[in-house]
Amino acid sequence: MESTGDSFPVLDMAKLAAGDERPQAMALLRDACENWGFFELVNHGVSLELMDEVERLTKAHYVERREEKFRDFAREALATKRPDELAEVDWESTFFLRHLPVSDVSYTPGMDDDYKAAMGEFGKAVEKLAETMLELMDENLGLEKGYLKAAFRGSEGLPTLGTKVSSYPPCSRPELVKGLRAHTDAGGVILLFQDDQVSGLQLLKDGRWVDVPPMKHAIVVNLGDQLEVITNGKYKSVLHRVVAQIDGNRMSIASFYNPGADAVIYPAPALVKANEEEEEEEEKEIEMYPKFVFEDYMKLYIEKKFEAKEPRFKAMKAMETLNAHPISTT
Ligand SMILES: O=C(O)CCC(=O)C(=O)O
Ligand SMILES: [Fe+2]
Repeated sequence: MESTGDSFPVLDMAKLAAGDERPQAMALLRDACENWGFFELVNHGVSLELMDEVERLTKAHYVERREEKFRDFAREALATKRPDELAEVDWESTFFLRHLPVSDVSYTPGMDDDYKAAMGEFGKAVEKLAETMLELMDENLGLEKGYLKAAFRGSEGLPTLGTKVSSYPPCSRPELVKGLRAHTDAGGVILLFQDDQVSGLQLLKDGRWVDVPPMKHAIVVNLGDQLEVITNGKYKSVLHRVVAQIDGNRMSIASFYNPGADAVIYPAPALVKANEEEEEEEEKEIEMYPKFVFEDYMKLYIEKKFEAKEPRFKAMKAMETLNAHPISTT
């Protein structure tokens, strides 16, 4: 499908839920998934009061617990690193929380009880929203309802859900260092609550970096490598980066709804079949995505996050062949 426009896709969840405008909203979602890999949600059902609370507590946490350490790191980096070394640095202050399969929020050091409670609640809200998005994608892809959610379940019957809490403090040399270097996300659905004042997030579209516009109380969604594999390339994970800013401290709270560690990931057979039918007339060049265990992909991703995804898919494909024909050791 042709892209319906050049403006960043903004979707109204109320319209996706029901009513006369639902078909158009679903078409917009389909276009966003196929041609952008990114979109912004309004009326998403996450409590706006909770978002305000999370923002207030996150900004306070940076000032109280992280700012000094970041300033030391920043001073040292600018004073001692060569430009080629700075190109390998991310100008961000970050910590991680896990929500699923087991939450570690209450054990995370350096968080007050009210911050822990707010982040625990936020984790539940984004879990629900991610699952709603997966169901809407099932529908758009012609998969049975619940297919994608089930594909993300590991043996414990759960996905992995974690939140990366980040601040991108002001940077005096944004021409030398990125807030976060370009990458695609490894996992499934990523829900991002970003600062509504300070911009910086960009995605690569048709060879050009496009801003993801800050919008108060909106949630940005992007698709990771696993959805690209499961949809057999119908949806694509898209390169994105954060540009460091001279002024302002950008907050970003990114929740990663990913497969369970031992979930087996592979293209949905219904979508492989659809592709084969479509391409029958053409030269037989069907993109063959691999089948693998999610944690094996993550091991590779941790080493190669800032490299292209295609060699990662190729490496998993090679591993699949190796597993199918194990070398005899007896
Ligand atoms: O902070 C952001 O806006 C994006 C973060 C991100 O892309 C990531 O952590 O993978
Ligand atoms: Fe990312």
